[in-house]
Amino acid sequence: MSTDNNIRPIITFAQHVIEQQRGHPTATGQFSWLLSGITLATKIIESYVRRAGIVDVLGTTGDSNVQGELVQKLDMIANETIKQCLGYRGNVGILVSEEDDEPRIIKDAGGDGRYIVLFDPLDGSSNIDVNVSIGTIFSVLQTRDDVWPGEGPEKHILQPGIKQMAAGYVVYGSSTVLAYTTGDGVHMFTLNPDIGAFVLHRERITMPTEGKMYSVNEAYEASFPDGVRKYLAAAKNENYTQRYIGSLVADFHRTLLRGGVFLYPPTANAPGGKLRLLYEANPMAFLAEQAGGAATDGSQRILEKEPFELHQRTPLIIGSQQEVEKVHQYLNDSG
Ligand code: FBP
Repeated sequence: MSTDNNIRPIITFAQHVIEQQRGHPTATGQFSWLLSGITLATKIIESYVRRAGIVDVLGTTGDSNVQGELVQKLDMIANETIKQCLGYRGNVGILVSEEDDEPRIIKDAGGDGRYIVLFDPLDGSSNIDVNVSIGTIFSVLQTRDDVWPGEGPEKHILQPGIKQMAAGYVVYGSSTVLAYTTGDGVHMFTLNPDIGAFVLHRERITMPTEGKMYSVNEAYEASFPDGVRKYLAAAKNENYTQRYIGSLVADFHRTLLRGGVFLYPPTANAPGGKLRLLYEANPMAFLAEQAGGAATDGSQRILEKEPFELHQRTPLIIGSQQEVEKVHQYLNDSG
């Protein structure tokens, strides 16, 4: 048997999480067990996404979700898959999904249920049927010690983004890529279909501090705040380029690697912003900051926002530090 000396050692996601946990004296392996539930679920979702045209998963279910959106079949499959894979982990006590009105309280899984997982099972729903990149977004919190039995789950769930223990996303694009943080840098993995494992390809990613690229749905420009409109006008004068995929997970992935800024400002249709704080803005903000970028709602740091509702929305300005500061400059100057 020939020995191929230049076989590059591979580091799988599971190995990486265990390595990261070594830095935590109190680590018990519970966390990596939890995160392995997320990777299992996203591998199953990926297998449906890859075969979307040849298995009956395109189109809608005919139902609407709590957001008032038509539920796509793949949304539902992704939602059920994640709930199943995390439901029996034993250390997950509460599941919060973009697709479900109420949180799912898991009592029967044994274990201590200390973790809360909040997720957008399939982000970029409008792109599912047209084969454009979509993704899964997740955020992990720990249950609070100061909640009395009998008090509702909200007190556990409605914690500011700075309390996140982990956050990440999987983008189902030309390849399937996972990015995550536990507060010790942002690390990226590609799913190797030959071995069925997420393999490390970049560690400690830093977002470029600046980038002449903005990403926003300009169709709504007329109802953007003045400051945003002035920023966009200036950017065009300074030869910026524009990219907008319409899937937050894909637009953020590009911004993380290439720099620039993604904006979903308040609009006439969505005066409070469109994107959801708990399972879209918070996880992306944690990743952005861990990569040296920034994320605000136009006035406040996203991670410091005190949530008051499960599916609350927020404006989002996220990306390279200098670009986010620039948008703020225009917002402040426009009063
Ligand atoms: P969901 O698909 O999970 O509902 O997410 C919302 C979203 O699709 C984001 O991914 C994306 O950034 C945004 O809405 C696009 O909105 P619009 O079509 O208004 O530009």
